[in-house]
Amino acid sequence: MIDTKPNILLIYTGGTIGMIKNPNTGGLQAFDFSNLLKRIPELKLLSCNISTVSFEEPIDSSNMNPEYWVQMAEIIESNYDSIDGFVLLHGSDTMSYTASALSFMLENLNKPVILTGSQLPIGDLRTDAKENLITSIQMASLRKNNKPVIREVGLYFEYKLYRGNRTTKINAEHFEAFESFNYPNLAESGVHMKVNKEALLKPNSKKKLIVHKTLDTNIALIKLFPGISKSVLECIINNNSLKGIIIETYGAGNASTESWFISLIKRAIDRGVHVINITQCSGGSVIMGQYETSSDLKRTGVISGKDMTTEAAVAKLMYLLGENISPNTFKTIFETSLRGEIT
Ligand code: ASN
Repeated sequence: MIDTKPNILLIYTGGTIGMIKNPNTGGLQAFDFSNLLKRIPELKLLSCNISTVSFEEPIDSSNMNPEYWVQMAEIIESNYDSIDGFVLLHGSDTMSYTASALSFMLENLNKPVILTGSQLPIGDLRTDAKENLITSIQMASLRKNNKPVIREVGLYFEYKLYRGNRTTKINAEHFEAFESFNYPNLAESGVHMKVNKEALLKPNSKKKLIVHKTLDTNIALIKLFPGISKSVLECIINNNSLKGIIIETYGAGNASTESWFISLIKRAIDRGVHVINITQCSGGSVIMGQYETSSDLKRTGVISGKDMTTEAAVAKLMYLLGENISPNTFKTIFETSLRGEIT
């Protein structure tokens, strides 16, 4: 008999989901994968074939970096033909950054890549890990007409599947730790699993997967606040290795109109640094020119991050800098939605 069950690859990178308390320090630390699997015998009941791979040393996701992103992308690349869906177990702290990065790195992705984790370790009586893991696997297994339903990088947490590059971690305490302020949920799990078909990415299934592995980290992220120091900003912005800056501005992309600030930005742009405007607000969009306080930024050639999250902007900037895009087209490409990260 032919086995028609989907093949799911579970990739364990670390995070609270698999942690246990260090008896000496009392702090939670990553534990090995076999321990994690033993705690969920229910996995055997799912109608899919699950294979697993683990980071040699699972990490707390606060130690996440682009080298690990490449490692994850390579695992997906090397298993892409034989696997129908990928579930990545990841710490929640930087999960939105990883989801965003993978969305850009995996061009023409045509299968589900779902990140999940938990707020409490799997061994904890009140753990949220089981539901998150089991439903993520079910989401990654969803098929219609012999094709996967989800064909993008998603993030599943506490009954909701989000587009990964639209998410932000909003709570360190609640089980509902993520939010997607500017884009609807892709699916919700209640008594029934409800998929929001209109919200899903519809990639061209004829195109082959291209995995981008060069990420340039010579970037800075600056959050404006009233009273931000000129000399501190000069130190950052005049740094010679800097190739891109994300400025988290106020409201719809507004910033101080003081001349020292605008000329500092202008000098950076003149020497080829890409400057991106992202709002500090959780929801809404940058609209440069709506207020006088963003008109100067627009005139100097600042790139609009529109309604992108900061996490998506960081990942997109590293990705596009790694692609050696010509300075003339960089702004246009950055302002274009590549993986559904902009409305
Ligand atoms: N510190 C943990 C991590 O990001 C938090 C978690 O997973 N809930 O790895």
